[in-house]
Amino acid sequence: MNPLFEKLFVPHIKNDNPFLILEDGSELEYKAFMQRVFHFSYKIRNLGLEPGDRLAVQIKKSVDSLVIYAACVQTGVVFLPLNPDYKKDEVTFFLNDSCAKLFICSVSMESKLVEFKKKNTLIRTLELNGAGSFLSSSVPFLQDDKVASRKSSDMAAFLYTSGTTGRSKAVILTQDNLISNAVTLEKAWKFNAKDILLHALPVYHTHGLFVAINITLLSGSKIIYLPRFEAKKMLEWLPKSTIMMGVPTYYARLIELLALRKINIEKIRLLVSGSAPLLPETSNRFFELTGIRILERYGMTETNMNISNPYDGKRKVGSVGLPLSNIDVRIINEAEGRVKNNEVGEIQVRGRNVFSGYWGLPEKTKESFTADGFFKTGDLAIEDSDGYISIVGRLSDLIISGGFNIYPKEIEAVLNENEKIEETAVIGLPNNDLGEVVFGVIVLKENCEMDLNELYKQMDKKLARYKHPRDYRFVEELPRNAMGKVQKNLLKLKFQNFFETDTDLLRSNSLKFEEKNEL
Ligand code: MLC
Ligand code: AMP
Repeated sequence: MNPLFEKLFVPHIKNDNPFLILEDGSELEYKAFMQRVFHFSYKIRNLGLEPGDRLAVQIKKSVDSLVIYAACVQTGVVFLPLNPDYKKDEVTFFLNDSCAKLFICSVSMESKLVEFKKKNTLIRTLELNGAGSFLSSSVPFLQDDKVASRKSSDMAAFLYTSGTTGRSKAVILTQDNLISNAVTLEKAWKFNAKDILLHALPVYHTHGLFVAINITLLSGSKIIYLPRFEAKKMLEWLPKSTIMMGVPTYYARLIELLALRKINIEKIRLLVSGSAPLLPETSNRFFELTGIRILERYGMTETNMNISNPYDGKRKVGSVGLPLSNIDVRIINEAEGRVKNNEVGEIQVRGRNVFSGYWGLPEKTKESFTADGFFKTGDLAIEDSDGYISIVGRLSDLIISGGFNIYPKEIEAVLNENEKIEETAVIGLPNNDLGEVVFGVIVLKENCEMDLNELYKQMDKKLARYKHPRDYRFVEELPRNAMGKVQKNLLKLKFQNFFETDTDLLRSNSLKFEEKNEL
């Protein structure tokens, strides 16, 4: 018995329909995909991995990213995908913390892990063209179709998520967490074998991986599988698709092009947005240009998807919709308990979709749940008289930039390592393109001066690029309340217009960085 493998993969072992349509137009059949999965399972078992062991993988988005996921489910090994942008220090933490038995990565990352190699993790490399030590000297027809026996409560995947303390935590997702959510979403969004999903999301996060891929596998539909989001390319593929999923930045960028060029959208039946707030302006402008009302939904790594606007009923702009079936959602306010009618409270969630705990952190797990088993999301929301829920804020100072979560504490800790820095406050500022952009406010020690290039280099050594502040300002002191707590809300007000309309932000900043590097 292995419920996840049986639900998602077994039906495709002999399925000769296309599964993936690649950027160059070529197609990969389900059957051929499964043959490669069996080959990878053979390799994984040959390296001595057993059910319950962790396999971490940090490779560029490719067919093999999905093959490794499937092979992990087949062999009962816990799948742990990592953002390819993570730096050595970040990766080392994840490998140590998860006690990964095998790490599949690029040759370039392997070369940075010389000291780490002495530890208990096997390291194998895999490049986009299949080269590298994981598959080298392997005979492609050697396959292993044996399926490890797993219970639905067994661990299927770890996804790391950061937190208020800055320490990343592995979210343990069981087979049942993944199955139940895929079944719920397939029904809610009416996925079927005729669907063609346009997929440009990364496959190391819940959205691009479990939401998009699991529903496709369950319904036997097809995926146009692009390596990354590029608005122009999306416009070419959209007329061939029936569904697209994306973060709000995707829609904001598509609007700019759609305003200039009409495309044939006859086939499209569903556009889903999530992972960050979809601005009403974006939703309305998109509707004006296409006649399609984007369906907004709400989820989290710990809970998979919880709330969605209805497929058939009214999709309310500015709202994430109604609780999905078989998922308990409530809004709790400390003073009044459960609240409705537009009173603000924290969203709490209970159901088969909710994770089983943080790896190795029983205390943290305990404090994240209420006594009656609801997970405390930390998101603030209101519920209107029709039961529709709108997210209005967060309890933590989490920043969401282009759908990536960034916790200030982690960035501040790296900045504070600089001996010229007295203290720092990292905040998120509004931006039309990415929703929020990371910004650093710095107090220097007395008589110290700072060249920003020094900070760029310091960040670059330690943290993935998307976490870097895009700009900094030096101040004499940070505003504090009577308790001595830094008032980030005042800093946000002070700098609120800094990035507002800077749509070329990413590129201009990378240029700035390159120029500075050349100095
Ligand atoms: C890339 N960069 C970012 C960034 N993405 N910086 C800040 N925020 C981001 N989101 C950096 C790169 O490192 C690079 O730096 C520079 O910006 C340009 O890179 P790029 O690759 O050209 O960027 P681009 O392709 O434009 O990426 C933007 C994006 C991408 C929005 C298309 O970030 C993206 O696909 N985001 C999706 C994230 C996602 O899947 N989230 C789901 C989480 S699950 P430099 O300087 O080196 O050039 C979840 C639960 C749920 O939240 O409910 O779904
Ligand atoms: P992650 O930890 O990466 O899974 O991100 C989950 C967080 O993304 C949630 O706690 C919310 O803060 C945010 N989020 C997801 N979907 C939405 C949405 N539709 N609107 C607003 N915030 C969202």
